[in-house]
Amino acid sequence: MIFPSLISLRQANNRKGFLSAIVLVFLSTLSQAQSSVDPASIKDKMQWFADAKLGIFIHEGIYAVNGIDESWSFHNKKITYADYMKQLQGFTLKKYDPEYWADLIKESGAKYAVITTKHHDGVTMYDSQVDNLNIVKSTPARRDMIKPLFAALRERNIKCGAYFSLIDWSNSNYPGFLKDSSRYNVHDDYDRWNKFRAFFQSQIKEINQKFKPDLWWFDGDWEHSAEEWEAAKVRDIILTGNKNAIINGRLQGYGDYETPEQNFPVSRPAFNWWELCMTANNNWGYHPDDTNWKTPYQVITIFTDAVSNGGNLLLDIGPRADGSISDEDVYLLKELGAWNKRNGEAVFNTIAGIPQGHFYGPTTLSKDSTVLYLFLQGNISGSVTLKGLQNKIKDITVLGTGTHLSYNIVGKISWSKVPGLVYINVPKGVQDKYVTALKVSLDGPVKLYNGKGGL
Ligand code: JFZ
Repeated sequence: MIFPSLISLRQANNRKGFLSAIVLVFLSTLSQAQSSVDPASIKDKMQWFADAKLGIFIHEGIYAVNGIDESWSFHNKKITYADYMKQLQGFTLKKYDPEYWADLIKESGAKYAVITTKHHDGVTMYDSQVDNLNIVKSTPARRDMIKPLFAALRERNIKCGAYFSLIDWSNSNYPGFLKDSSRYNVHDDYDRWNKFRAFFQSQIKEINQKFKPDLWWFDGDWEHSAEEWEAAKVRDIILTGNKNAIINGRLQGYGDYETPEQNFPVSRPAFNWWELCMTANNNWGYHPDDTNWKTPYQVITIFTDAVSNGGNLLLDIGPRADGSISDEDVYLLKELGAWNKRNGEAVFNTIAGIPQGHFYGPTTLSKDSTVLYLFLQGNISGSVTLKGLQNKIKDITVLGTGTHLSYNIVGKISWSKVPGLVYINVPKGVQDKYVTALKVSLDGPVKLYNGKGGL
């Protein structure tokens, strides 16, 4: 098991914590020797992911035809299985333009994208050789979506992720089907289960060979145990073909990072690598009746909060069945991209910020920790406060405008080791439209005082 033992170094905010974190990371490196095909250094393998900060998730499938819940709509009996599958006839990809998709993803500032290769409905979005239930053989689209998208993304230096559902409610050898009926029980018919295992594992091999995903985003592991999925073997299959592939945490303990979903963790997750996946409205797939769109401001505040806590944001879009993307998704990605152009320095290639309590808002640090970035939510002007900063400040500027800001040190007693409070003066007119980033350049790596005050 990998991530339970990985305690973030950055989480350690005092020396004792720092030392014990080193010991833990050292121990976890030892316990990671679970697979001969893992690369020598998981940390090196994970570096692009740690630096990426923003990914775009794409849920594209036949569910976009009617604009209904991806797979769950038939599982939960909102529609019959037969009617759900009729959507195959309407899946055209007539306007699918992978170059445009990749341009849009690039414009958003994202460094990786993850697309559904197969959702729980079992329909593959490429030409699977082991099943006809795929968009090449069974829909008018008659084309593979994955290969041209990965090619367009890679041309733009964007990493490519494959979402793959372990659950396959369409396969006749898969036990689960509707919410209140299943085909059989694994324990009663292991031969049948073995057939399913051979099937899904051959699809994983196919995807690995055809598309060489940089990242695997498994889903649905909750329906069976690690032993039942043969999770260790699945990890080996992937890494044997592609030793640097990153695997998300939904593989019953055999992944590389955690995936909190929708809900933002309030305290910093105790994992070295994590990613918040989040919908742009309330649904993963295209859902025209769902108008509950998050605003750019909301997405950016959530994004900076995730990055501040050492995580990534994987923001989901749900394209239509003809391959076009809704105006609302486009607007969000473009606004996010424009914000990243103005403020990206505070996000990309940074590390998690200072512990909560020193500043009332998200923060990040340059990799050498000599620059502290502060994010101001809303149209704040007046002054903002930094507590317990022991460094000397060399300069404070507003990203995007380059304006230099003045500050006052308040309450510093000459003979006391307690640093004063830093009041940064933020005048009107320098604010970003959404979230303002201040760049605080320090005289050395950030040093914080987190005692009780007093002497
Ligand atoms: C899963 C899928 O079922 C869903 O359709 C979508 O693809 C999403 C990204 O992943 O949904 C989940 C997975 C996990 C939880 C809830 C929904 N969970 O842990 O609460």
